[in-house]
Amino acid sequence: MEIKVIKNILDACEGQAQQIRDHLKEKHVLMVNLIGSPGSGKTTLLEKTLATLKGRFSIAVIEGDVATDKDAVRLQKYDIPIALINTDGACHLEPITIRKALDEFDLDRTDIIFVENVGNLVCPAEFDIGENCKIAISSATEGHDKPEKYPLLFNECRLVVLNKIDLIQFTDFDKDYYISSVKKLNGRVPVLEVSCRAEQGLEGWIDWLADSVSEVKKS
Ligand SMILES: Nc1nc2c(ncn2[C@@H]2O[C@H](COP(=O)(O)OP(=O)(O)OP(=O)(O)O)[C@@H](O)[C@H]2O)c(=O)[nH]1
Ligand SMILES: [Mg+2]
Repeated sequence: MEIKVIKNILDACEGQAQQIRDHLKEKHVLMVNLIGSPGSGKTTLLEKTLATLKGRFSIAVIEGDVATDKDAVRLQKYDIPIALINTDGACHLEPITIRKALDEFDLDRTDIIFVENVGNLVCPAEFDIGENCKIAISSATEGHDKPEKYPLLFNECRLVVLNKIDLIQFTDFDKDYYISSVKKLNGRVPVLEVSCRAEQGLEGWIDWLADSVSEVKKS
């Protein structure tokens, strides 16, 4: 009985996610779902991205936060539309709230929507929110075993950003092991090595975004 209820919820979410995806396609908007552990650097990556891309693209952000507005406040200085979703304890975002957040934006004048999902490697990977793609944000301080331990995200994502490479020298992080684990799960996924702190490797991320926007505009 309980299993049936859970499946119904997931089915309902899938239907809503597909509606969102169709709507964004019609409007030629790229929506990327940033997923990673708490503290992996999702908001910092957004800060660096907004500083670089603001003016070049019209950007909006959906901030998923369990209880606070801290990340949304950090992004306020970029003067872009931000919708904050407080999940009140839930560990992931769902399409029903994403739909409400999208109502806050002028989609005819938006190129990219970044969704910062709740810091978690499990549930956000399971829930389709109607995004174009999921991006896995890892960091060198989390350990190189994370792809094997949390395979769904690394299996589903279109891009992996390995952040905090400036700290690798202080850890036992085995980069070759990490990359080969990712490739075993998802053979063709690119892995970008970056340091948001040292502003290293971010050009690859910016180029990837620009190419993705072009694809969405053509489709
Ligand atoms: N050394 C170093 N620190 C970083 C880097 N990127 C982010 N940080 C730091 O890591 C901490 C967490 O970064 P956030 O961007 O807040 O992480 P988050 O993934 O948004 O965290 P949640 O929203 O809580 O899930 C902050 O103190 C950042 O300054 C990096 O490349 N190198
Ligand atoms: Mg954050």
